Amino acid sequence: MTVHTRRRLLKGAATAGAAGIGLSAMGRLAGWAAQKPEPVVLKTASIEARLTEAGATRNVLTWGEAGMPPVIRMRKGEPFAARLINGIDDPTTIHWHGIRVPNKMDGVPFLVQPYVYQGDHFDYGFTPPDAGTFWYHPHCNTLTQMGHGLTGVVLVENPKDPQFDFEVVINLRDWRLGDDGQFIEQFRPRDAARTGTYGTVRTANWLDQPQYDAPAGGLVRLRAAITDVTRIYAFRVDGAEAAVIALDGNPVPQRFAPDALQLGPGQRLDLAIRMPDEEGAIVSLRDVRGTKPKVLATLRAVGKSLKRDPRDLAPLEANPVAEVDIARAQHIPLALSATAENVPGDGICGSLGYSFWAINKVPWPGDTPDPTAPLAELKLGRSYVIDMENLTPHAHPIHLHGMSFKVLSSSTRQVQPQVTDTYLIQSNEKVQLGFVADNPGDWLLHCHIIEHQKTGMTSYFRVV
Ligand SMILES: [Cu+2]
Repeated sequence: MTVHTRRRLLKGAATAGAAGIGLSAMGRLAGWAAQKPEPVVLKTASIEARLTEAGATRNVLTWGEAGMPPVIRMRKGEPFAARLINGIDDPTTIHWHGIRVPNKMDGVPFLVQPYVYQGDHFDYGFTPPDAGTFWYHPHCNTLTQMGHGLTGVVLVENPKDPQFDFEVVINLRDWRLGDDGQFIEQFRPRDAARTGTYGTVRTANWLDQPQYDAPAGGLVRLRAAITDVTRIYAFRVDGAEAAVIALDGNPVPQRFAPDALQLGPGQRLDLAIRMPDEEGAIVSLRDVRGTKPKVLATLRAVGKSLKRDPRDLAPLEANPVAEVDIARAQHIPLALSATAENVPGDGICGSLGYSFWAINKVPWPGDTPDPTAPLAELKLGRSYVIDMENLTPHAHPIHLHGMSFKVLSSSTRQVQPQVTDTYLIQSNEKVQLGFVADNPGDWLLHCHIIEHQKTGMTSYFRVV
């Protein structure tokens, strides 16, 4: 592959030289070469990994062979390519969570692409329009595949991003392991009908409380992705001044301190942290939700203070997301509820054999005439407002594929007009989410607590 690319580049350069093409045309040739980026190879593998003191855990799943899935770096507005090779005995795909890709690249089996079976491959290629923190994961047999490790972070860089002195990327997730360090059952129907089944071992970058050295007095960009299948976090930073600068890949309209900020599975947090001046000082990122608060990761100040001022940080550039026309928008009512129906349904992408949850009273796919009919058919280019209501006693991180939406209002609290792909709706909350249906295709809308997704809380929009 490398040789092929080099030859093509050399040929391009030779042609340019022979024809005496000027610099601007050379630039176009370079652009042409950039249209065919070398694919990142992502091969699924079953490995042994050390996640607990009990010793190596067997049948941990990853892409590559070297532990945690790689952090993938892309650049805003530049083509990206990846070849998924399936090395495990279970069909798989890759979904690029939060990245507004063409429908065929969205990774949802049956809806937009075929399964990738063992030994087969699938080529993904797209140009990310937005900068920010995103992530990738399979979209079939997800409870097992994600539960066993297949969740990785994507960073889409923007050359116009403000300059930080250091960057830390943190993949937050749990594992359901027994005392012997081996996997135990991922799915408990009793829990799936409530908050979901929690992991027993909590990690950051597959480690227990990792510590990273960062320049004293420096400005750190901490990018965290919640890739767990169940857990909702409440973030706090101790030991330093910290501000939320982006959520779910998009800049926040106004920066704020992460004071028990709740985010659910699928969501991402970008923090600007001003490290303490004293060498050796410790800054901790903590989860303060629930009865067992936990230090997730720490930063240690090293070296002589850089004496940076957080006020020097320029704002992040807004992503080019179309502005919803609220006055003309059509409203889509969307009620999240529990369901009494306890009949196995064959989901869009596999079923756990139970229905506990429903969208607009339909456990998905329930007893509709066409079990795979979309929740709504949207007109390309038109504005919509989802009027979403949570009638259940639990919180749900609701994720829309393919398009970003803006949080317009909530019945329970003041909200910023945040652009996002996932909204954590609390019990008894009503929220308005506005967006322009500007990406044609079939786009899933589902809860990202995977047991909820797989037991009824999944549907999709069709944009035509
Ligand atoms: Cu849910």
